[in-house]
Amino acid sequence: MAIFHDVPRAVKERLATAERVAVLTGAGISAESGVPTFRGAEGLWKNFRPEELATPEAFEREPVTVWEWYDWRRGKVAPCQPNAGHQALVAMEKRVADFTLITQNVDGLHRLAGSTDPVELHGDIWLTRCTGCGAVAEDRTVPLEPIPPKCRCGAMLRPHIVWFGESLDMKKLGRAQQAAGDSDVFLVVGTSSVVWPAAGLSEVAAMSGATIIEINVEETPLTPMADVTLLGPAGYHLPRVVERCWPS
Ligand code: BV8
Ligand code: ZN
Repeated sequence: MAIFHDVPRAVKERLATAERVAVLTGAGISAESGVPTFRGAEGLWKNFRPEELATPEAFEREPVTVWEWYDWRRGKVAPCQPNAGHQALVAMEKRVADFTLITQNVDGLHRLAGSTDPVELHGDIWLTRCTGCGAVAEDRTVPLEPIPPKCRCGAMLRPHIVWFGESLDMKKLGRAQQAAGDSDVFLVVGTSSVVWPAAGLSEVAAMSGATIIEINVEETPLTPMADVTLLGPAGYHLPRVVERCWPS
């Protein structure tokens, strides 16, 4: 565990020469774009906690409240643009032979920034899935009208998002675990590392000898295990890491 406030030589040495790099991002990378994080003060909505609303039970019990929460978040995300942190990862992807971006975020900002084929472990806030026929469709209307939205088949739509207590898409999780296990460097950006199984990816990477580099504004349960923790905003550190490793 080593905490820094600026890019140390070790990061340049390990990252600039790495063949295989995997990156895991969380809500923190989108914070500077104005997207509320889960466990920050903004994470609250009408005094509900995400863990109370992002569950199949809550949706079963009160689909309108759950949809109102997602409608509020979609409204928050709609005007947000990728920030320097998202863009730095697009630049890094171009410079690394084998690069995999894994995200817990559902805001779509990595794709909007130009990251090719990010592994969106927890789904996408702009996709709906029919509770009847299973059809998945993109719907960017803000605000949603009506709530709850209905499928052509008449059944109610749900967000195409992985809720607490729901299993992740095994293909996506497998791809993420493979990338973490194969990586020379595993970069963990803007996540509290408390949500599983995503939080377990760092262990997969560490067990196979990857160098773990964390970027966060505060220490997390990952910090003791990380080789380097860069304390500070992702939008500040990521462009500097890219500049340091691949000087333009
Ligand atoms: C499952 C979609 C089993 C919703 C989300 C062990 C093994 C397996 C499961 C569990 C387990 N232990 C507990 C569980 C249950 C649960 C879980 O992990 N609970 C937690 C709360 C303890 N896991 C699950 O239920 C998972 N399902 O495993 O099911 C199963 C298996 C088979 C069959 C059936 C069932 C499903 C988890 C997915 C839940 N869905 N999202 C939605 O988005 O609406 S998770 C949700 O939390 C978001 O996706 C979010 O991305 C994610 C993680 O949060 P973070 O991204 O880390 O965000 P957070 O706000 O917490 O932190 C922000 C960080 O950024 C902070 O550290 C902050 O300091 C930092 N930061 C802030 N600003 C900046 C910054 N950093 C840098 N720069 C900045 N500017
Ligand atoms: Zn349908």
